Amino acid sequence: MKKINKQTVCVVGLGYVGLPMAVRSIEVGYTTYGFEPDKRKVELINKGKSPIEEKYLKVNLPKFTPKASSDEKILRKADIILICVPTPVDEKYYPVLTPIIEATESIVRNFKKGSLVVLESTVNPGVSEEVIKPIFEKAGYKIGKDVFIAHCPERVNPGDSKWTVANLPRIVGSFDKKGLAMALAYYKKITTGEVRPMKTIREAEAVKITENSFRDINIAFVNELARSFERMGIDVKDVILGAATKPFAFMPHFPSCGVGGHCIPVDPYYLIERAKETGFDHKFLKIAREINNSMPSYTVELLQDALNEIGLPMKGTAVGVLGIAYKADVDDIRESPSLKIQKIVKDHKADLLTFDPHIKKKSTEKSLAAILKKSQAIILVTDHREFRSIDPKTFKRCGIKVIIDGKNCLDKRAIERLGILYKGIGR
Ligand code: SAJ
Repeated sequence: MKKINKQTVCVVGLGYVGLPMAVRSIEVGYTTYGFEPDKRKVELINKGKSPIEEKYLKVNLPKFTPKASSDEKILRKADIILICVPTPVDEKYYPVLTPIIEATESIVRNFKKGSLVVLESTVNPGVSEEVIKPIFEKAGYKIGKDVFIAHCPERVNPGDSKWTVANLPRIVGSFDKKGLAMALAYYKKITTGEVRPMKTIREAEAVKITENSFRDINIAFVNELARSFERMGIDVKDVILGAATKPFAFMPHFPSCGVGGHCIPVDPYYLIERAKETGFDHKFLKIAREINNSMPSYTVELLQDALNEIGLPMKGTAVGVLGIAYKADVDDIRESPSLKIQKIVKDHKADLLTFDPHIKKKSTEKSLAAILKKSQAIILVTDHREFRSIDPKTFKRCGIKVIIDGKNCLDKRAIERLGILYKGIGR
């Protein structure tokens, strides 16, 4: 393997995962390229501009700008190749591996013998063996000799400025010792955090799925608690904060109007589908998915009940949905609960208004003031800081009659004191 300052990295896919990795690779001394089919993104990146709203990129991309190209020949220079392409699920929640297959095929067409290929995309156990390995073998490459394959699951946490690619602990697995050693050497340059070698590539593939399924079931647990405690007049947020004072064996999660993003609502299906092939049924993971998938309609039911209480029908009522993004202070709408809630509100023939300060192009209203002025009822779906800081008196002044707080982030007592009907998720 060449000395680091002679090594070249090429990242396939310059999105939420790939772009920070390309930037960080340059920062630590690698000559770094990016293969990105989206020409608009390529143009922006080559000017040091980020196509994604992300603090780490805003600060570092202008300083450490990878050479991006839509021409796959750029891969020919690489000694280390990262596959950072999306791994969505289809409408039946089956994992869609096409982007990984196409990325691997482009790498094989432009492969330099002896190079390391690291899959960072989230996959279920077995994908490196059953999808990536055969593509290389079919082209006549021997794993562990002509090509070294490893898996290092991405851990990018959008909007998080504390944990970034520069300090996040990582785990790495490979088919062979040399591949593992090469991958460990690269990731130990990339992050100041721990880099843990896994037993084989399958354990490495199982880690990410485990992490994100863990989060999904914990969110489902508190979502179920919220629906139960609501009937008992118990404020579930207060209960969780109380339980969180226990310094061990409790990890707080919070109920909300739904679970969005490209990781949490998607990854458990990878494991559910993979296990099906071995005849195992992940009942618990499926129930957790059902509970979390039910939260958008539950949130609209809360609105319906509240409007009934003040004699307003859904039909024809101006309902303002605050937030389109899947979580606070990001501009990502993948699997966003807001999209499901908007559809249900529209299906009930209410007058749907939307506003998201991070996604103005998809908002029906131009500003927060505009949506508040026009709405009779509000559903807060994304706890952007712009919404968390709204003075309850503003709602009153705008004549808002009902507030459904899908993120339990508003001041319930202050809103109720102003005579506005407030319903949270479990409070
Ligand atoms: N959510 C809840 N209740 C919670 C936490 C989240 O309803 O207690 C909802 C959010 O509103 C959002 C969805 O779940 O709609 C996902 O939220 P998230 O905070 O998990 O955000 P993500 O999708 O960006 O998840 C990433 C993941 N990181 C990686 O996959 C590398 C996840 O593993 C991290 O745990 C998560 O960030 C994090 O901790 O912030």
